Amino acid sequence: KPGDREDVELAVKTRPKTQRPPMYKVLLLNDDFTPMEFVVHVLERLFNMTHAQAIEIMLMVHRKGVAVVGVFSHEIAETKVAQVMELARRQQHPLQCTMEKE
Ligand code: TYC
Repeated sequence: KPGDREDVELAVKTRPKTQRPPMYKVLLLNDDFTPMEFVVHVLERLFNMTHAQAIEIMLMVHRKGVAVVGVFSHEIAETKVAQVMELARRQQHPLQCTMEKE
């Protein structure tokens, strides 16, 4: 009968695997010099966070050393990292942003 263990096993073995693209976490790193307001500004501008969300994430980085600020496709993650690094460089802040595969 349908629903037998063998039917279920065959269905599981032969179902097409859905391919998902790998996703990448964008990480913000703490340092002792970048002003808190600058980090909040970056999170609002580049990661579409509300002011309250940006403060919350900035404080998490400040306390724990690192936090995930978003998860994106490889291309979008690379762009976000480059944008953070460019804003920080322009203001001569040592803020660091990296990405890693989820
Ligand atoms: N630790 C910094 C300070 O005390 C603030 C800070 C937060 C810096 C988050 C970087 O990713 C960061 N001014």
